[in-house]
Amino acid sequence: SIEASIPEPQREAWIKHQVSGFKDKDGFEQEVVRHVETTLARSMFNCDESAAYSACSLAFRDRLILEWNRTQQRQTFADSKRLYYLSLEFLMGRALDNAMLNIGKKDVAKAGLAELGFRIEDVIEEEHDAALGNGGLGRLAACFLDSLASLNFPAWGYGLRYRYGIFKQEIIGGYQVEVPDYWLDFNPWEFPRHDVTVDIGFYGHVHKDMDESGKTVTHWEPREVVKAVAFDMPIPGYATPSTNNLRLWSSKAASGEFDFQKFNNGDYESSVADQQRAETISAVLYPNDNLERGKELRLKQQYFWVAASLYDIVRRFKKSRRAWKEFPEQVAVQLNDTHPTLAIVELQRILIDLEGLEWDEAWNIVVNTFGYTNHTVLPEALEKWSVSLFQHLLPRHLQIIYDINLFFLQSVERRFPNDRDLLRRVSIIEESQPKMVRMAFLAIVGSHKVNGVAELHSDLIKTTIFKDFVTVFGPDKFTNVTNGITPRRWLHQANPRLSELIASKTGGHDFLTDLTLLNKIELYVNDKEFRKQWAEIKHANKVRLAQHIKASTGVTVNPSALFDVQVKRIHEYKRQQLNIFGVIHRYLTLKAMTPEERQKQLPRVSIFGGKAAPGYWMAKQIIHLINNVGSVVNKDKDIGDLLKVIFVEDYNVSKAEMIIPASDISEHISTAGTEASGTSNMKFVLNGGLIIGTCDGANIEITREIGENNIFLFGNLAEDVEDLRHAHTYGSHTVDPDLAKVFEAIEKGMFGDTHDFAGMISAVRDHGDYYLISDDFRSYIETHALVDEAYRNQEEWITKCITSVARMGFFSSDRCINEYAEGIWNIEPLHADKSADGVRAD
Ligand code: T68
Repeated sequence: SIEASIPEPQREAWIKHQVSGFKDKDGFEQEVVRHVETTLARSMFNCDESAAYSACSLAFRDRLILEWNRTQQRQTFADSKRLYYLSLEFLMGRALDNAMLNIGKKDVAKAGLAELGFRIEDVIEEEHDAALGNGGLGRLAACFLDSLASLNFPAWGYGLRYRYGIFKQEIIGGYQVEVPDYWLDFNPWEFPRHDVTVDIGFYGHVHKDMDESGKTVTHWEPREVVKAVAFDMPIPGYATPSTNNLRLWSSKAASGEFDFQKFNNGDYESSVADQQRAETISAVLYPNDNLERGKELRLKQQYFWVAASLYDIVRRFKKSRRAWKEFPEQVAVQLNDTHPTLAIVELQRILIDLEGLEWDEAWNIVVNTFGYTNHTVLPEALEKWSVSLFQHLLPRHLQIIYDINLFFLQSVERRFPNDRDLLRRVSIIEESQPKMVRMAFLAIVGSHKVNGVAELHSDLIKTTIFKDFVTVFGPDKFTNVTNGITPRRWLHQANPRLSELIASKTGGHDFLTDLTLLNKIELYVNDKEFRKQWAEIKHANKVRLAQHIKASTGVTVNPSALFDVQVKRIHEYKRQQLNIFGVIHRYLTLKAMTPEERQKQLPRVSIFGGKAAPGYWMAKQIIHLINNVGSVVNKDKDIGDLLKVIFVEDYNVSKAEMIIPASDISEHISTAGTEASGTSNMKFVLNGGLIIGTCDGANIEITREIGENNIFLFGNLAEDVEDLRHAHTYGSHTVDPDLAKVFEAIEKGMFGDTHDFAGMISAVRDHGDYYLISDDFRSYIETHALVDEAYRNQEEWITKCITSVARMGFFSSDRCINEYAEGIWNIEPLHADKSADGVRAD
């Protein structure tokens, strides 16, 4: 057993004094008070909510860290294969509520905090979101960590510890203003590991030497060295003691606090500058989603993080003293998009330059280790780096990339002789001016599996951007793993009352670990009492959101109105502009009615939220238009409660937890073929909201699961998009007449600033309408009319909602992780009770 590894004379003392963390309410209170008085050095006389949050978090952290230690010991002892999930983004949100629920001690904390004079909801609200991500990609990584731990898989996440997460959004005068998100002031959830550091090199020269045996060895001599310091965050599984690790790297100067030489020479400024330059690497998250801008610092971030992570992984493997060829039997590495693709090159470099393996043997290990997930087909989001930047920053890696490409193209040439065009198309190096390294191609060549994130998306990558690679490698290298979401955060935590109602009908909370059990609630679809409670919960969630809207914007919204929600990053392909044009159309229609006609209309609240990348001018104009429309409509006496337009400031994970359960209908309306999957679509349906959407991403699979009567689909299909775009450019393109009236109203100045909105209009009218706003407008408006009609029949509406929730089992990230584990990673769970040391949950 593990205990046997402690020498006999000391073993007794260690075991006797083992800590276990609090057990019950009294124990919890004791820990909270102890942390207030000693850790925080405060007293009961000046313990405010913020201190209560800190102490409560520390009490839970103590428990987590004990299980974290045991889990790591167990995994080391079992020596089984581990998964490493490499992601530049982990959009974790708050940790306390999640820790309380996963450990199963929220009731204890609630009662304990009440006795100490605090409401648990207020204490939870004190926490700052961990916002180390942009949107779907980063949140997916966070859901995956929750599932990996909950399913007891031995797995680590590796990322960057940004000092500034995604910016905070303020709306001033209708415009987005970005405010830095400094989130590390007090973060009880991270453990600095000042003893776990790695030196990372950049720039410099490569030279070849001869070793003793006469073999040529390549040396890279970096010119700059930066230190990576590990910070660990425990990731608790739900209803299991398994607690995994998320390791985030922070950069600092390799020479210590100051370069003493320079300092003593009086060159204080330059010694501080060196330090700051090093710290810059992990300073800030790039705030672009689905866009790559090719900045040197971004490539530095990528290499810094990848090199530190691989050093760590390789070090851990070497402790087991296995042969190198066993590496892929011990290690699976998943690349979350192309951002960590350099890991492929770095592992090859370690194996050939540092460990002395032959190229082919090394490459075989590399390919069997990596899997690559693609998240987009948008051309502007595909990563490319100029060869000259590579040459400058990572000269040895560029050589290896050239060699990888050479051997790859040679193998293609052997199988497809005389097809020079094919070679040009699949080359990792794009022969453009300047020459570019195509990271997605490198990721495909260096991985054993490539997956898309929803069925349509996985089909699209095989027929469009990666078509030639299907020819070269055959279709089996490409697969689909449809995204999923964790029901712990996105149902149990975000919507506790709905979770309890479901539990009361499905025989407890097992549905949280086997989401297919939701199907049991379909039996109650006609149960009067169940339906009544269902409706009450939705209403209460809407009241809560209405209160937030009132407090943050001053606008009163009627909780009985239909809540229509679109919350996600602002992007032309996601088409918030289609939504706001539709809202304007509704407004114009209402204005044109007689008061009697108006009386018969269904009240609606259009709720928007989301950040625009700071440099994305069009996205910022969309935000501006939404806010201007709101300020006109919301105070129009003719309209009253019939239409309100709200922009929720600073949309983030914790706002999502409040907004999603309050939605009646949500919008997932990307131009067909552009949204790889979408994951909030799943969250909304799981919380008893219906969706209006295009035939895109996971909407298609949601429809298949819940039935087409329970979803409002509209618009052109992905297969027709290319032809439509072609027709816009080469044929005649007329704007839909109702949309033309919307444009007219905007251009007349009905919503102020006509100049600002000219670009949005001309994109549709004069510049080819790339996102098919006009083509889909009629269908969109008509489908919204169907939504109104359906909502009037509340009985049928509730039936649709209950039926949909009952059929959402497929979209758990647990299902998704099991598919990766079986089809790509080849890893097995490691259960606490089956392990050598017999650790058990209490
Ligand atoms: C999203 N991608 C997809 N990217 O858009 C979405 N990109 O359809 C999908 O559901 C989700 O990934 C999960 O698979 C992103 O969120 C980014 O945020 C991003 C960030 C940096 C660079 C490029």
